[in-house]
Amino acid sequence: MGKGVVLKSTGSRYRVLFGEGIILECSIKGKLRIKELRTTNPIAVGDNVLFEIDKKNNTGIITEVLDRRNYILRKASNLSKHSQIIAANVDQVFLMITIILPETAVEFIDRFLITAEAYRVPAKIIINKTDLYGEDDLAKMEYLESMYSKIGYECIRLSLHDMTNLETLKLLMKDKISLISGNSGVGKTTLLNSFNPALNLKTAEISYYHKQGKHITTFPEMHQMPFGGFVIDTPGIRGFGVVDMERNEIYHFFREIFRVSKECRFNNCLHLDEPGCAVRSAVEKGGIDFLRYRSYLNIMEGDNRKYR
Ligand SMILES: Nc1nc2c(ncn2[C@@H]2O[C@H](COP(=O)(O)OP(=O)(O)OP(=O)(O)O)[C@@H](O)[C@H]2O)c(=O)[nH]1
Ligand SMILES: [Mg+2]
Ligand SMILES: [Zn+2]
Repeated sequence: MGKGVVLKSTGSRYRVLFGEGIILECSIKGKLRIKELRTTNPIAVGDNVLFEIDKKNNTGIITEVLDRRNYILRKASNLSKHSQIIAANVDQVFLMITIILPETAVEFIDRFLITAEAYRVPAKIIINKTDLYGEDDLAKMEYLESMYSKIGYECIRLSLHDMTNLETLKLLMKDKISLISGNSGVGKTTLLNSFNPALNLKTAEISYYHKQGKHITTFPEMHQMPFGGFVIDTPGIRGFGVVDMERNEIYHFFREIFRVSKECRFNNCLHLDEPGCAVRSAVEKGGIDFLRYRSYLNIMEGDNRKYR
């Protein structure tokens, strides 16, 4: 019997790390049952598991998934019934965005951030590919940076082309379990390769990425970092359906909206068009950014469009 952590899960096979860097391919015990949650994957990257070794073929059999400290769930859309656990037991999540090639939509960012809020996992924003930005792109970047840092989300500028700020990121990720999410083509896997060239992970060819990514990474995978800690690379996501949120609690996860909501006339105010709504008046006065409020309205409408 051993104890390890799941580095990769591809449906029925699991790669488990244990001891001093030993990696074991595992399957799952037939009658293993996981309580809770209707998810498409019972065991996720980051799960701590108990296993037995099958001496015949040097593989492992997972017999138990230990309690999760937390997890990040996502649905493909608001309509889909099943959700997927992207990863479990993470210390922090980083959303990697780009202003161009591809352009990350503000609403996509907000859907991600409120999900992180709902699961109480600290989130930060990485703005990658700064080497490609022209004047307008830089202005847009500064706008978003100021909008999000005001709310309390640290933004880190990055260029993996110039290798600027890589050290800053290393310090933030050192000795922690970090998950990186973002649209396809923003450079998540390239970051992992920059941290550890020996990983030699597959990324899109330069000539390959146009407006959108090509979904090069297909399964989440956790990698041990030479500077200490683990980083989880994930497949690029299109839409981000928010999971398990009641309509009347969505605003709780927009930090600045929640703060202001305490001054609304009615304590069941949904900040749509109620009289005496402090949120709407803050939007009009500029205290709450209109872009954030627009994301809120779209999510409240249950808008199922895909956001890239
Ligand atoms: N100019 C420039 N290109 C970059 C930068 N970072 C990544 N790229 C390029 O962007 C492309 C996509 O990078 P990937 O690392 O494959 O993107 P990804 O986020 O892992 O994409 P998926 O696996 O499809 O989700 C590659 O051609 C990278 O070389 C950067 O800072 N500047
Ligand atoms: Mg990738
Ligand atoms: Zn209100």
